[in-house]
Amino acid sequence: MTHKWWQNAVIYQIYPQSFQDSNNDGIGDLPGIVKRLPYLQKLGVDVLWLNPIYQSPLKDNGYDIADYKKILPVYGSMADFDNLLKQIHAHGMKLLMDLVVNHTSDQHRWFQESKQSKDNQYADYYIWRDPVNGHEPNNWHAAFGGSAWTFVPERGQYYLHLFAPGQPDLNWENPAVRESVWNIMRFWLDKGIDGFRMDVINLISKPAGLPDAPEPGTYPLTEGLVADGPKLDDYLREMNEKVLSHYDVMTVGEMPSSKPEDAINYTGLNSHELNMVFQFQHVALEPNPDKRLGKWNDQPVKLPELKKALSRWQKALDGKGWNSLYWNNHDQPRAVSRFANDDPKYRVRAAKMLGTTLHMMQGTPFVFEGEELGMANVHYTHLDQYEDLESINAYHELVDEKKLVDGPTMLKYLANISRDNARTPMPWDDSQNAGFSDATPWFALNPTYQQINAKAAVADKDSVFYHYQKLIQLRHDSDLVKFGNYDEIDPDDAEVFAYRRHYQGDTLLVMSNFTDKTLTRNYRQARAAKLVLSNYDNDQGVTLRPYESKVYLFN
Ligand code: TEU
Ligand code: CA
Repeated sequence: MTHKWWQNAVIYQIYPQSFQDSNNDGIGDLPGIVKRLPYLQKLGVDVLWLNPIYQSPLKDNGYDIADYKKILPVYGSMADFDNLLKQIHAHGMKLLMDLVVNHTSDQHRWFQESKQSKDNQYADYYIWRDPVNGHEPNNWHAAFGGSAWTFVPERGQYYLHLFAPGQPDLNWENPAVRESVWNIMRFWLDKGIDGFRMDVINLISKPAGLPDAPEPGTYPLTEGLVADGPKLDDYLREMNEKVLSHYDVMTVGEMPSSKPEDAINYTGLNSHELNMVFQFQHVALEPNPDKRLGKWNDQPVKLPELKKALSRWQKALDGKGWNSLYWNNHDQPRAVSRFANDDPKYRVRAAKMLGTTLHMMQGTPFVFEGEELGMANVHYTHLDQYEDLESINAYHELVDEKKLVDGPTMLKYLANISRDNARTPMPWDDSQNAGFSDATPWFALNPTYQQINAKAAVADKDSVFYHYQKLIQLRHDSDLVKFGNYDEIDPDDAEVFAYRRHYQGDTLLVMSNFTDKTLTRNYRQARAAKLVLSNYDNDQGVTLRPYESKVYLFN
């Protein structure tokens, strides 16, 4: 496989609302990002991915776009964007934009016209259906609560929204919709951006006839029903042919519920579709046993299951497609709380251990803002502390309406898994408002900001920040890290995650203790080993101290 620039890259995800405020209105913005580019350069990342910054009523924090070619004024102007792009490039980095085209906002001009009548220019831009016996056209449940259908009296029809009612799904069957999307993509690519992260892109092709879900009331995006639909390959190939193939850019498709076989199909060399996908297997390991509760649960992840999920993707895509690697993003709780231990006694070591475990795999790693500080969950205890519509709607639907769970239990579930855990403002220092803003931030800071902040991390040579810096450097310097194949050790070991990578006669051994106990593991190697990286000072050979993680090279 010829090597591509994005196979050498580490991506840093910025949640613009919560990164850096520059004009003291309490909301992060584009000039704020410019201010922090030296910090990102020091970390060593190659590419920045921005969550949506377009015109939006922000019902779902920008994943509801009202105008794809305008910057939301609170984030800045188009001139601020152009300057940001220029500055990112001047700092030797690249920029990925979020492409959200499964749905628009209901405030988008297309939808405003579409809903007026059945015979306007945009009438077929969305998925409209007549009522069936006076009811919704099928039993699909929306991701953010309630039915996936909303009735519009002007048309006497329902429209489909897989997420919130303010996020109507586009009708990709309509060639004019596709042309409109290609046009938006070219607009940004012609400005010189370096690629796209594509929101729920495997949901754009709906199943023929929109059949009922087998289990009414459950989330509809289950395998085989809405995801990876019949025309998805056609649409992605058309996108590639008409747009992407004309630029040297990278693409990552967000694909909830896709399997490795699907991903090989989308990311394979000869498929001419996407470069990599975000798979969800390892972040969907602890669903509630009661399916009506979906992802809401507070059970810890079992290590053998986590290993199985990640190893499956490592093995399946090797030489056939390309993996993305991530623990965190704006939709997931903080990894150190979820997969390891955020007790102050262990947090720093545990965060480094997780970083090592993931970054030594094959694929393109993504770091979500604050992950490089080992940020933990916020541990909220009241519903009014939450901002995210998914969390708030789920509480009302599951506790108040359906009475499937009691309030205190649901609050535990939210504390464990809510997206808001990731969305607190970036803690830059220990001053009031953490250097994020002089004004009260739009969303409360994580109360730990006086200890866990970027300034403290940069001043401490043993910080998680410098560990991530080393991980990024190791990838840049090593073809073994980038391209080596993957060989899991002891899949059933419930305490240690260990694997080997092999490339041109060299071997890398990675071993991570996921417990707070001291363990012994002897993975015998014929040749002498060199310790490449560790999160403890002195190597004790076969002994693994709490959350210890080591990387050895054999060559
Ligand atoms: O997320 C899609 C998705 O399937 C989930 O991760 C979703 O966030 C939800 O938590 C399921 O329980 C993408 C975006 O990343 C997310 O922020 C948006 O809200 C969503 O699409 C709709 O655009
Ligand atoms: Ca601002």
